[in-house]
Parts: sequence; C-alpha cells; structure tokens
Amino acid sequence: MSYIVVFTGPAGSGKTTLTRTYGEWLRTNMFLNVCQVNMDPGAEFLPYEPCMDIREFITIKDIMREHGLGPNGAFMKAVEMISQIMDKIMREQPFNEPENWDVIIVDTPGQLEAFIFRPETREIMGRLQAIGRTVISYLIDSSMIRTSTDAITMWFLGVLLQVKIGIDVIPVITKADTLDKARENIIRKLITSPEKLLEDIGDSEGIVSDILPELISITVKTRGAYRPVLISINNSESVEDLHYVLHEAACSCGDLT
Ligand SMILES: Nc1nc2c(ncn2[C@@H]2O[C@H](COP(=O)(O)OP(=O)(O)OP(=O)(O)O)[C@@H](O)[C@H]2O)c(=O)[nH]1
Ligand SMILES: [Mg+2]
Repeated sequence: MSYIVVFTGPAGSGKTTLTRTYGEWLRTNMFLNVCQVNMDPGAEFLPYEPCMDIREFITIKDIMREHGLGPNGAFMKAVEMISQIMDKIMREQPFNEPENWDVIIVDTPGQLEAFIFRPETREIMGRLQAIGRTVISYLIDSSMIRTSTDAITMWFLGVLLQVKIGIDVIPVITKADTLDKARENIIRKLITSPEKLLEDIGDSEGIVSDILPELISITVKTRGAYRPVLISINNSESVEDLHYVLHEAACSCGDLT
C-alpha cells in the first residue's frame, strides 16, 4: 500500500466531500485502488461508497440514547468507544489487508475537539501508522476566513492537532471557489508569507496586539515542510496539486507518480 490519508477539520470544512472527490480523482487519473473509510459515527449521508463504515459498530444516535448524552458529548464518548474496539476494526477491510489497496482515505467527524482533547486519538492514529504511511490533512474552510485573525485562529487548530498527535499535519484550505479578492489575498498571505498578516492587524489593541504577533511567529514556524494547498472540488488541477503534496508527504519511493 502507498499511503493512508486522514481528513480532519472543523465541522463543514469539506472532509466528506473531499473524501469522495479525491477518491474519484485517484481512481480516474491514477488508476489506483482506493478505499474510502467512514470514521464519522454521526454521518447521515455519504456521497461515496465506503469500504468500511464505523456506523456498523457505533452510531451517535445510539450513544446519545444509551448514555443520555447530547450530540457533542456523544462524539467525545465515540472516540473512547472506537479506541476500545480498535482490535476489531483492524480485523476489518481495508485494515486487515492493507496490501490490497493503494490508498486508504479516512473521513472523520467534524467535532475537532474530539481529536484535540481525547487522548485516544493518538492511539487510534498509531494503529493506522502501524499498517501504512499515514498523513493527516487538516482542512481549513476558506469561507470561514474574513480577517487575518480568522486565518491565524483557524491555522492554530491545526497546530494543536499536530502537537497532540505527533504526526505531520498537512494544511489544506478548502472551497477556494467561494473566495472574493480580499479574502483570497488573506489566504495567499497565510500560504506564502504569514508574517505579512501582521500588516493587517497592526492597529489592534490590548492583549490581542501582544499575542497575535507571537501566534504569527508560531504560524511561520509551523508551516512545516509541506506547503499548504488551496483547493476547490470544482477545480481538478487543485485536487491534483493536493495529491502531489500528500504523496510527497507520505511516500519517498515515488511509485505513484
Ligand atoms: N463551494 C464549495 N463547496 C464545498 C467544497 N467542498 C465542500 N463544499 C460544501 O461544503 C459543505 C460541507 O461539506 P462536507 O463535505 O459535508 O463537510 P464535512 O467537513 O464532512 O462536514 P462534517 O462531517 O459535518 O464535519 C457541503 O455543502 C459541500 O458541498 C468546495 O470546494 N467548494
Ligand atoms: Mg463529513
């Protein structure tokens, strides 16, 4: 197998849609054997045919009912429950015979706090790493970014994820087709030279004016080895661009190119 890519990101950032689009792109353009895994126990509708679906084991509705939890608490509980049945999950396809697949794409729930706060996520990711090169892609919804402060705070969730899980996280900025010029300008700065975001927040006051430069300097440091990708599902060139960044991150052997 070549690699496993895990799409994470805030609610609505485009994980499920990208799981479908990237999977289809890999099949059509690279002729690869792709398995799309649904790890979102709260998913109502999937636009792809999963080769493994966590809802066969655990659903948010059942957890809410059985444990008397609200939807967000149920997602936190779900991570604990998934970690408890990880042995069983690893005996299912595609994890039991990873060599049968070229790429495994894992779609995850939008409750990012379940990833960032629960200790079990590190163990779950460790199980994936044990069977194949695993990259985590953190999706940032560009339609949520109106100011430089929005861009920095969104970026920071990805930094926390990287620190927490200890695997390189590849930032992917989604929904490029929704950007107007002003917002595209902010995103371009975030991607190419985050230090320039300081220009936009120069007149902020109080604690914000102290903290934002520090956050920007961490943003610069944490851009990491992999360049952020700006994509739209309506633009197949941007999906190709994403592919090469993921591929580069996952695999030094070059057997997919
Ligand atoms: N315009 C535009 N819309 C997009 C793009 N990608 C996803 N969307 C839309 O964004 C919305 C949310 O997409 P999903 O794929 O469900 O997002 P998600 O991250 O899986 O959401 P949760 O599972 O609820 O966290 C849907 O209406 C998608 O059609 C894109 O590139 N451009
Ligand atoms: Mg989804």
